[in-house]
Amino acid sequence: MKKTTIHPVRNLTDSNLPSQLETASATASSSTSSNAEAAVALSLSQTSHYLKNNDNYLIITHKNPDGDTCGSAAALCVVLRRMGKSAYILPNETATQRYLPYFEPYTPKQDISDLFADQCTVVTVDVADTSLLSLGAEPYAKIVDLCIDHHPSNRSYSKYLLLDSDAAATGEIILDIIRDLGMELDRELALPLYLAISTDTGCFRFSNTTSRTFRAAAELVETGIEFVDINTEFFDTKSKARLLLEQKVIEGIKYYDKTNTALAFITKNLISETGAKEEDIENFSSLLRSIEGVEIGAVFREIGENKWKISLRTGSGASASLICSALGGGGHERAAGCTYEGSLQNAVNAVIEAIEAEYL
Ligand SMILES: [Mn+2]
Repeated sequence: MKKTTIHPVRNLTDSNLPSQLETASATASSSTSSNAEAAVALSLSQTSHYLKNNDNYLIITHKNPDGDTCGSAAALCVVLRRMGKSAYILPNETATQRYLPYFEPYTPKQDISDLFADQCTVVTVDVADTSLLSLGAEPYAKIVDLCIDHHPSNRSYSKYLLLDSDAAATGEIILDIIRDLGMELDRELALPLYLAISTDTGCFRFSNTTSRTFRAAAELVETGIEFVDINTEFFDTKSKARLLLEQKVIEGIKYYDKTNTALAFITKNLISETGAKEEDIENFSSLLRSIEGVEIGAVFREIGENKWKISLRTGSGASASLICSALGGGGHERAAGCTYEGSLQNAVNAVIEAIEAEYL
C-alpha cells in the first residue's frame, strides 16, 4: 500500500492548518475547509491486513489526552512491534503526570525525521477530528493514513477509518484487533487496555458500558494485571488541591430547574487559588450529574480571555451531543463538549438557550 511521506512541512499552507477545521461545518463548500474526501471505511479484518502490510508507524493521540487515547496508543504500539514493525507514539505535550507512564516508553528518543527516513504510516487513536490532535501533531493533520476511533462525531479526516461507535472505548477496538490478529493477550497489552476502557466508562459505570465492555474487562483481568491499582489511582484518589477546587466549584454551582440543569465554573483564578494541576480539573461534569435531579451538567472552564471550554454530561433524557452540536462542538450521546468565545454570561446564555431549544 502507498505510504505517506513524513516531511511535515510538505504542502502546508496557512489555508490548511488544522485550526480552520473548527469552522469547516459552517463553510463546507469553501476551499479552505476542504477536509479531503471522506475516509475509506475499513472492517476489522481489513484493518488487521492494513497493519500487517505497512510499516514505520507513527501513532498520534489527542490533545489533553485521556486514558483511552494513551492506553490505546500504547497497546497498538506493542501490537505493531510484536509484528516486527517499527512503531512509535508521537510525544504529547499536554499529557499529565497520570498518563505519561503509559505512553512515554513508546515515544521516540530521537528526531522523528531521522527515525523513519522520509516515509511513515500515520495512525491516530481516539481522535475524532484533526482539530483535536495533540500539540505538535498539526503537521500530520492532512496526512493521517489510518484512524481508529469510537466517536460517532468522527470527521472522517483520514485516508482509512476503522470507526466503531458501539465500542465504549477505542481500547475495545484495539482488543478486537488483537483477537483478529490471533495475538496472545498478556499483561503488557492488557494493562494499557484496561486503563483505556475503565477510564472511558467511569470504571464501568457510564451508560456506554455494555456486555462487550465487561467481556473485554474479564479477558484483560484474566492476564493477571493489577487492575485494582488502576481503579484506586484513577477513581478513588484525589489530591488535596482537587478537593479544595471541588469545594470552591460547588460553592459556585448554578441550577436551572426548568431543564434540570446544573452549571459549574472553573476560572483561571480558582485554579491558581487552589493550586490545582491539570489532572485535578477532569470530570467535574460527572460531579454535577451526581446531584439528585440533575439531568444535564455543564462545566465552563476558562481557557483564555473570554474563551470557555464547555463539557456536558447528560442523563438518558437529554443528548449532550445534540446540545453541543448546536454550539459548534460534538462528542458522545451522554458526554460532549464545545468551546465558546465571549463573556461568561454570554456563554451561559448560549448553553441554556441550546438546552431549552432541545428540551422545552
Ligand atoms: Mn475514547
